[in-house]
Amino acid sequence: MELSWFKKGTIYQIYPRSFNDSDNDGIGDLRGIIEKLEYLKSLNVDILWLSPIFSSPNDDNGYDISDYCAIMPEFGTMDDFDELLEKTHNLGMRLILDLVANHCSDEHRWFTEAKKSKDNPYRDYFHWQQPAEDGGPPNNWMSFFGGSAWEYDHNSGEYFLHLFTKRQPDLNWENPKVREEIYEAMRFWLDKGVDGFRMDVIPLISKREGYPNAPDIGFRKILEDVYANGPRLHEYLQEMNKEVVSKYDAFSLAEGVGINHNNAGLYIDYDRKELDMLYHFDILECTIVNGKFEEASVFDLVNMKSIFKKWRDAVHQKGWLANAMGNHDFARMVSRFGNDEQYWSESAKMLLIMQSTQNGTLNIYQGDEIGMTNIVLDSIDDVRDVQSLNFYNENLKTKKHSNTSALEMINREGRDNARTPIQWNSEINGGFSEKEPWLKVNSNYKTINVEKQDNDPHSILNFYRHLLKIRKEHDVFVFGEFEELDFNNSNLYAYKKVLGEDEIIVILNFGDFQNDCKVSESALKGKVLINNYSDMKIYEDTIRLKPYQGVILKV
Ligand code: TEU
Repeated sequence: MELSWFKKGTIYQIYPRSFNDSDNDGIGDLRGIIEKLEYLKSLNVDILWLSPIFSSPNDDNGYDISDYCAIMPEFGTMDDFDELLEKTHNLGMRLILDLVANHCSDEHRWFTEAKKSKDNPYRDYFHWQQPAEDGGPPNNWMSFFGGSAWEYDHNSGEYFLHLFTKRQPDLNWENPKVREEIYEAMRFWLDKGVDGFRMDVIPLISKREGYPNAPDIGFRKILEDVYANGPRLHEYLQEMNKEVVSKYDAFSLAEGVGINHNNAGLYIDYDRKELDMLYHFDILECTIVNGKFEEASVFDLVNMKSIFKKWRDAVHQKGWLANAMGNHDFARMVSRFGNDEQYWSESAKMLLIMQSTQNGTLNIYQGDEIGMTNIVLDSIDDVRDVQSLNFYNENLKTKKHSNTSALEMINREGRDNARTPIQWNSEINGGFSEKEPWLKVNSNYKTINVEKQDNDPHSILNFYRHLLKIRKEHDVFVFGEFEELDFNNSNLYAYKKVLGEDEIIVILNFGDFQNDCKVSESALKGKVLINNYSDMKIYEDTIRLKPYQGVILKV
């Protein structure tokens, strides 16, 4: 168990809509992924995670599923999927799917049936409640995407619960039939040979009895205490593991929304047999001060180190984490944590050095391997993300910010930043599609693209390939005991990892200026395993790092 394939493996997340468009309709598809499998293999990644590919009206780009066992026609056919799975396996990689089980689409048959009448057999697949005395929603719960989490159904005079958009009704996991439906869908894919699931918002599936009002304790706390971590959650997760996942050579990766380092063990401690790993939001949200679209972001290196540390201390040896610095829900990694202008290449590489030497399974998001950056959308008409659009429309009513500032916030933190089409080459639409894509291609595609970097030995792309290869050869990157060096330094992140006889020292300069780091004699004599610059200056017992320089020394 300790050396399970999913621990050492690197996960690469594909957002299919934006990955590669094989039939030139402006939308990425499964055949587009098949065309790029050799490319993916060349990155030295091991596990492909596909964001949802199931039938969906795309109110939230596939995170609203209308049939759990069918492929979204825009993405292709079941034959395409079977071919993709087979070819992925033939190349020695694994494939996991995105299971969205907290809610489905309002176009799912379960919901269209449930809406027909109060005594419909599917009624109890969802959460229905009588209006409050004033006719308003039954409680004060808010949707993650703004507004009340309850929608009124005129036909029955009741409200139904939707923690996301009103087209994503929450499933009622109290109902054993719902659980069995989900398990059946999971078996369907596992029997085909998929290697596991990323589990969307899985901490939200058990709702609090009687739907009590949320106290006024701030969104983060409400999330933890009211929406997530519900009373029967762990019973469900154990059941899901016992009935389904444990019966296959497959793993589960939880989206750890609403999980903190204190309760994480309940989800991932080995002896609890619930989930195999989770990624939490503390790092992903560490530059976001007060929730998305609120205050300007602030990056504080010591704070980030403490987050890594507190999670390590809480989980180490007991359970397993996945570590992600970005995904389809956040702005681009290099734009948030690095410097996407003068030190674009250096900082993108340095961030990978950090990420690949943290504890846990390395989780990479598509496009980060070429240092894709945030996009500036000039008009609200170009915004596609439902969360950003809801924020904008809500702001039109409240007038809290000017329209220009609202658009600026969307450009800074909105999810479209990470969803722009992959920039394959310098041809039209970055080689993603011949037709205008569903979301604009970043205008920097002529300078940032795969083809260009493929041919450049010093590119971010070739650095990723090299580092991921080296990582496979050194277990200490993944399993080493972590020791902080100079913890309070607010520009340098330096640490040691030790596994048996193997030891590495990692030194990262987060400043856009040079920085000195004193190191031990043995480290100085060590071999430079990884360096994102072509040289490394040493003065006596000190390494002088250039802006965003990162090195790994093998002692
Ligand atoms: O995300 C859940 C989630 O918590 C996000 O809404 C997150 O809070 C937000 O994007 C960050 O500001 C998952 C999926 O990853 C996301 O794409 C879906 O929209 C959401 O669930 C609903 O399925």
